[in-house]
Amino acid sequence: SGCLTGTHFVLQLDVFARLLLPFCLGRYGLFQKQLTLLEEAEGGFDQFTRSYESFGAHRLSDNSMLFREWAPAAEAVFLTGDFNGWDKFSHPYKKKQFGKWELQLPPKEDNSPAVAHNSKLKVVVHTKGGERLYRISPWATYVTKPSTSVIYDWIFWDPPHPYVRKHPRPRKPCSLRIYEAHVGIASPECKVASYSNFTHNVLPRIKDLGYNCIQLMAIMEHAYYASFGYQVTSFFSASSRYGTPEELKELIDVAHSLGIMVLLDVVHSHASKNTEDGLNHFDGSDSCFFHGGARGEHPVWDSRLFNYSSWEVLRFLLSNLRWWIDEYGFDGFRFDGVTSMLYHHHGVGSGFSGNYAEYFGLHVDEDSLVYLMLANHILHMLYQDCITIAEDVSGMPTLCRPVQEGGCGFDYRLAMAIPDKWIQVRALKGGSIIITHTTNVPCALVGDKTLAFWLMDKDMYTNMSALIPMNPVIDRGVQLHKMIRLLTHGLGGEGYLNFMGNEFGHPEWLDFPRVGNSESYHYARRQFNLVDTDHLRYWQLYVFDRDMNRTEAKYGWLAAAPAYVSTKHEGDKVIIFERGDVVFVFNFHPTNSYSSYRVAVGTPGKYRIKLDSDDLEYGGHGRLDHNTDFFTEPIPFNERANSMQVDPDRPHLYTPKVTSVWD
Ligand SMILES: *[C@@H]1O[C@H](CO)[C@@H](O)[C@H](O)[C@H]1NC(C)=O
Ligand SMILES: *[C@@H]1O[C@H](CO)[C@@H](O)[C@H](O)[C@H]1NC(C)=O
Ligand SMILES: *[C@@H]1O[C@H](CO)[C@@H](O)[C@H](O)[C@H]1NC(C)=O
Ligand SMILES: CC(=O)N[C@H]1CO[C@H](CO)[C@@H](O)[C@@H]1O
Repeated sequence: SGCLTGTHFVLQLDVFARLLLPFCLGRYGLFQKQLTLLEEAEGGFDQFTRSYESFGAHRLSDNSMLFREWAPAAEAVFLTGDFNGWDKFSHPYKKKQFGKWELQLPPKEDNSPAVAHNSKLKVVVHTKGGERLYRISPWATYVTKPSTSVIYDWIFWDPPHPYVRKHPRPRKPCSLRIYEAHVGIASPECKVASYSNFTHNVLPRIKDLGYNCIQLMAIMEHAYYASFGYQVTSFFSASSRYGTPEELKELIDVAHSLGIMVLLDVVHSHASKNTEDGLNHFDGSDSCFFHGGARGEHPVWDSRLFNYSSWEVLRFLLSNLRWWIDEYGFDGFRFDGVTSMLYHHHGVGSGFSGNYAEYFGLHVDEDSLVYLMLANHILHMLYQDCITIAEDVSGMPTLCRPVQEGGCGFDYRLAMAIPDKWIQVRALKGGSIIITHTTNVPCALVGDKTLAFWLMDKDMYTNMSALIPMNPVIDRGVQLHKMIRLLTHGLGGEGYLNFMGNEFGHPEWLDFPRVGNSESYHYARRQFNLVDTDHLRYWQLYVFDRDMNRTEAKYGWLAAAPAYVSTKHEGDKVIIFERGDVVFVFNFHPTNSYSSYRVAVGTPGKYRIKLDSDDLEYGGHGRLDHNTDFFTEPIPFNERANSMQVDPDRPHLYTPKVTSVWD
C-alpha cells in the first residue's frame, strides 16, 4: 500500500511563496506561450490533441483510407502489408510539409476498404543513407506478437462491431481508494491472464473490497513482459497479451457500472529502445521523437527520452492521453517517472533533502515541466472528473498546485519515500515496524518481498491455517500487517493505494518470466486461491481490508484535513492521531500492554470502537469490548483540550492491536 498526497503537503510551503514565486511565474510564462501556440495551431488544441484521428491508419466514412506519419529524416516512405501482397514499393506516401507523409487509398471496386480489419501492415522507411527500414506506425492501435517471431506485427484494428460503452463514468469521489492492478498476473495460474478474466474474476473482488478506483499497469504495449510495462513500444496499443482492445473497453465499462473509476499508469517519461517494434529510430534518425545525442538516453533505464519541446512530440503525447480517455473510457492517469522528467539528472544519484535549490534551478528540465503543465491543463479542462497522479519521489513543491499558479496541476502525488511525510512515523524508528515497506511501488516491488512476506516469511508456508493456534511469527505478522495498512490509510495522505494481493497478505514476491528465471511464471501471478480457502488466515486479512475501506467510505477521513498526531511515544511504541471525527490508537509494542492509556482528543463527546484489528474475525484476539462508551473529560492532554482513558475498566490495553474509535 502507498499513499497519495494532494495539496496539503504544498500548503505548508506557502510561507516560501515569495521564494518560489519568480520561478512559478517563469514556468507559467513558458506554459502560456506553448498553450497559445497550441490554440492557434491546426484548428485549436482540441483538434491538435485528437491527432490520433488522422495519424496512423484510418478508414474514413466513404471507406477510403488515410495513412499519415511524421518521419522528418526519411527519404521516402511506403506502406506494405497483406493488402498489397507485401509489395515494398507499390504504395508510396506523399511528402508533405514539416516532415509529414500522407497516403490515401480509394475504396475497392466493391466499395470495401483497401485494408481489411485484422490485416497486417508495415511502414517502409527509406533513409537518406540508403537503408530500408521496416517499422510499426507509432500510432498503431493494435500490435500482436506472432508465436513464430520476436518482432511484433502491426494489425489494422477496425472491428465490424466495436464495443459500445453502456455505462456513464463515475463521478470523482471525495476519498480515493485505489486498487493497483496488473491484468497479466491477476490469476493464480502460471500464464498471462486476460482482460476478460479480470472483468469476471477480479472486478467483483475489488468492488467487494470497497475500492472506488483501479490503477491499471502495463497496458500500453511493451514488447518485454518483464519490464512490468515500463518499456513501452506502442503507445496507442493496449497490450494484446491480455486480449483485444474491445475486451479492455468492456473491462473499463464494467468497472464503471460498479461505480469504480479506472486510471491508466501512463508512461510518458521514456520509451523502449526497440527500433523494429518501438519508436526508436522510426525515421532512421536519432532525434525523431527523442532528443538527439546523450540527452536522449536515460542513464540507468536503458531507454530513450522524449524531446518535449518538439511540436510533433507534444502532438503525439497529448493525443495519446486523449486517446486512452476517449477511445477506452479511462478516467485519468498516474504519470510514471515524473522525477526523471523533472530534472536533467533524472533523479539519478541525487537524494532530495527538501532544500529549495534542488527544485528550482538550471537542473530542472523546463521542457518536460511545461509538458506536464499542458497535459494537466488540457485534461482538467476537457474532462471535469479526470484524476491525475504524479509518481514523484523528489518532493518537488508546486507539483499539485494549479497550473495557473505556476504549479504542475496534478491532483495527487504518489508519496513514496518523502522523509518529511513520515515525520510522524519516525517515532517508531528502531521499533519492530518496517514502515518503508508499506509502499508497494511497482519498481521496488519486482524481486522484492511482499509486505506480508517481510513480516512472516517462510512461516507463511506452514502456519497460515486458521485451524491451528498462531505461532509467534504469524501472530505478530498478521497483527502488524493490518496495523500498517490502517496507519497508511489513516495517516498517509488524501488517497490510499493498495497493490493487488496486498489486501490479503500475498506471500512471496513478484518476478516476471525472463531468461534469468527460465521464463517461469511462478511468481508472476496472484494467488487468489489463498483468499478463497476459508480456513486460511488470508481471508482474515482480506476482510480487514474490506472493512477498513467501508469504514473510510462511511467516515471519510481521507477527504478530511491532515491528521493531528497527539502521541508518538518512542518508548511505548504508541501512536495516536485524529483525523476528521476519527481517533486512531495504535500500540506497536511487541510485548507491552498499557492500562488506562490517556488519549488526547480535540472534539469532546462519546466515542465508540468502530474498527478493531484485534477482532476475532480479522485474526485478532478479540480482547476489546465494542460496547464500551468512552467519554472524554475536559482534561487537557498533549496540547488537546480534552482527553479520555482508553480501556479504563480493564487492566490492560492489550498488544499488539489497533483501535479506532470515534464519535
Ligand atoms: C480465466 O477464468 C476462467 C474461469 O472463469 C478459468 O477457467 C481460466 O483458466 C482463466 N484463465 C486465465 C488465463 O486466467
Ligand atoms: C528538440 O526539438 C527541438 C524542436 O524541434 C529542436 O530544436 C531541438 O534541437 C531538439 N533537441 C534535441 C537535443 O534533439
Ligand atoms: C508451524 O511452525 C512451527 C515453527 O514455528 C513448526 O514447528 C510447525 O510444524 C508449524 N506448524 C505446522 C502445522 O506445520
Ligand atoms: C466502491 C464501493 O464498494 N464502495 C462501498 C464501500 O463501503 C461502503 C460501506 O459499506 C459502501 O456504501 C460503498 O458502496
